[in-house]
Amino acid sequence: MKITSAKIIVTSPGRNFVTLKIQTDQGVYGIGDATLNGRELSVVSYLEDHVIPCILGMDPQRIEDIWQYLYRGAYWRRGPVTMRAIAAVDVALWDIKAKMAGMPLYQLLGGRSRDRVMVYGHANGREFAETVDAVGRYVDLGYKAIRVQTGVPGIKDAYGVGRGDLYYEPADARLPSVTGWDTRKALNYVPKMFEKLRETFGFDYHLLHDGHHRYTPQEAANLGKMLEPYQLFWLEDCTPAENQEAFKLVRQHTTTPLAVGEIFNTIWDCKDLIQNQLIDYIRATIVGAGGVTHLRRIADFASLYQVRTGCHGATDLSPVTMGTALHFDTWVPNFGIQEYMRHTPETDEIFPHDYSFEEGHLMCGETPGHGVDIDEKLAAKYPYSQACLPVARLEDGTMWNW
Ligand code: CS2
Ligand code: MG
Repeated sequence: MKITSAKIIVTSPGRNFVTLKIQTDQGVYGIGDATLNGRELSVVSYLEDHVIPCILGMDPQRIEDIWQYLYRGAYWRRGPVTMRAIAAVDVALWDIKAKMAGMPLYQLLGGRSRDRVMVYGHANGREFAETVDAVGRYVDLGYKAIRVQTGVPGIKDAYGVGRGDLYYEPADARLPSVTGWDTRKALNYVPKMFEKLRETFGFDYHLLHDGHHRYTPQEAANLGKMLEPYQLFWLEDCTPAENQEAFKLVRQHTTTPLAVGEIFNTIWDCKDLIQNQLIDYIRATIVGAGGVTHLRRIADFASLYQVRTGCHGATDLSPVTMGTALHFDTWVPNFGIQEYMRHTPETDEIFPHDYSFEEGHLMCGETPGHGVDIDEKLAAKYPYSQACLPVARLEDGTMWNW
């Protein structure tokens, strides 16, 4: 069996997606996601210039060997661009293998470990009242787990506050827009928000919060401690993960569960945090961390330390990643939760898929493969439109982590 062509499809139904479609000499094709928010064309170029010429003519059944070829075979390893390109190939090849086997992907991975996959939605508002209303809407939709971000008085465009109801997309400008940050104000406001939410909705729902890399280790420890009475499912990215030693300090001071990893690309980024038991959930995802082949290794390693999965699932990950992640989540023994930001109806139309939502859970379908396709004609109607993620500055103008 041979790979006969590999085509890149870029489409922008409100936000950009990069999709790889691999064709074989047996008429079976597979689809992979290669989207990197705000840097889409860098991955396109890596695929076009370096990856596709190498894989043409290879046997698509040799998923592991092709993964090793693209990873080990490249002297310049790792990083978000390279690993997304590898993920796109890997997912397309798993799609092909599962289609050839006539099985939904989770069956090839080892079969079902659960009936359905608990997901969390994103509720946000500009201040308390609006945020409480937003959480109420998710409760009404049947969600069991809700991530809550709130605007903070005095902070310009705080992270996570959307413009519409269910859809949140921060990449919105040709050049990065400038948002604000003030740790003091956030530390005063965020715990009060969770107090209000527990008063209003009780403790039957899982609540989550994303620090989005903003706090120093000491501030993160303080936030975790202040949030303890509200029993969060997790506090995510409480401090930047470049210096992983920092998590020791956070961990020593709080029992609030910690989640990290949406920007991690390989097991090497995850290893120390997992091995030293500094986190509870690993957020590495299919498209970010080298596809099914590599994410499976991360999850298995995490299982040794009772660390569970919590795959990133923002809208900059296309339905192809969501569909594949749901097969992964259906199989992975140490599953924790899956992030689920709904795609717009235009996006859902371009990527026909067989996963479905019910009572706060997603179910993958039974179609052979990962169950997500692309309507190329429709995709062509939405040409690429450059959009960047914002940057953040403190009140005095100092650059901060967005
Ligand atoms: C976020 C994302 O989903 C999350 O937890 O941190 O919204 C993140 O900001 C985007 O994926 C960036 O592209
Ligand atoms: Mg996050």
